[in-house]
Amino acid sequence: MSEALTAGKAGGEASVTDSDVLSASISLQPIRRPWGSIAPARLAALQIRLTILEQAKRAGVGHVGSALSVADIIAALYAGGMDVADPDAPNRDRLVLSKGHAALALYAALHQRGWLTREELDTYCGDGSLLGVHPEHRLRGIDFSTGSLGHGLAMGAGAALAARLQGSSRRVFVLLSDGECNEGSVWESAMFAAHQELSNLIVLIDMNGQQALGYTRHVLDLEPMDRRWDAFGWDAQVVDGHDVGAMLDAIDRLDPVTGPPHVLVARTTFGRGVSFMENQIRWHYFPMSDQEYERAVDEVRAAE
Ligand SMILES: Cc1ncc(C[n+]2csc(CCOP(=O)(O)OP(=O)(O)O)c2C)c(N)n1
Ligand SMILES: [Mg+2]
Repeated sequence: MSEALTAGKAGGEASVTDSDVLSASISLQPIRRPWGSIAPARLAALQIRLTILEQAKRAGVGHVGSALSVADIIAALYAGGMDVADPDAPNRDRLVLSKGHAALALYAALHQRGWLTREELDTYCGDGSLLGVHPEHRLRGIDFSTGSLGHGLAMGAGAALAARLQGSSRRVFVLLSDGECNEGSVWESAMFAAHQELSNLIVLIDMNGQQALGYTRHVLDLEPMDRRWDAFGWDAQVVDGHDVGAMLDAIDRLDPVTGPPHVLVARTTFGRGVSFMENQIRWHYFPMSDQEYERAVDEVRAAE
C-alpha cells in the first residue's frame, strides 16, 4: 500500500496504475505524493470515504450522505486540483467549504495530506476538539469557518478580490451545496464576483438533488443550473462530480487570470458509494448502526 501511495515520477505521470488502486489493501496512512494525476486522486477519494465512515461511526454522528456526496470533489481538489503543497505558503490556493456540514470529508483530505495527525482526526466531535461537525478556521488547513449555509460564496469572493489586490497568484475555490443556492446571498455574491471579473474564483456546486429533509426539485427547483450562472456572467460548465479525472481536466483548463469567475456544476449522488444511503433523505441526519457501518465499508472497498 505505501508503495502505491508514494510511487511517482518527478514532473510526469504517476506510476500508480488502476490495478494498484483496485488491489490496494486500504489503510488510512497519509498520502503525500504524487499529486496531480488521476490514480492518486481516485485512491484519495476511496480513503476519504473510508475515513468518513470510520469517524462518523466512532463519533456516532450523521451527515454521512452529505460528506460522501463530495468525497470525489474534495479528492480532486486536494490531489491535484488545488496548489496546496505547503499549508503555510501565503500564495497557496484556498478553499471555502461552504457546505460546512461535510467537514468530515475535508478533515479526511487534510489527514491524507499530512496536515492533520491521526491523533487529531480521532478527536472528531470530541469535547474540546477543534474538529467539529462544521469546520473551524483555527484548525490548520481550514481557511474559513463555515456551517451557516449561504455565506461561503461571499467569503470566497472577498478572498479572491483580496488576492488580486495583493498581487497574489492564489486561486479561491468555493464548494457550494445545491440547497444553499436557494438563498439570495449566493446570488448577490455571484453578481458581485462577475462584476469584479474575479477569474481567480472557482466555484464547485455539489448538485446532489437533496437538501436536508427534501429533494431540491420539490423544495425549490434550481434547473437549469449552468444557464442561471451563465446569465449571471459566469463561465459555467457541467461536470460529473464523481469523475475525478474530468474535474481535474476541467480545473486545469480554467483561466485564473483574465475573464469571468468560473463555476463547475458537479452532478453528484447523495451518499455516493453506499447503496443504501444513495438518494435517501434519512442519511442526512442519521448515524450508522454497527451492521450498517460494516456493510457500508464493505461496499466502498468492493467498489474500487
Ligand atoms: C443558514 C442555514 N440554515 C439551515 C441550516 C441547517 N442545514 C444543515 S444542512 C441543510 C441542508 C442540506 O442540504 P444541502 O445544503 O444541499 O446539503 P446536502 O445535504 O445535500 O449535503 C440545512 C438546511 C444551516 N446549516 N444553515
Ligand atoms: Mg444537496
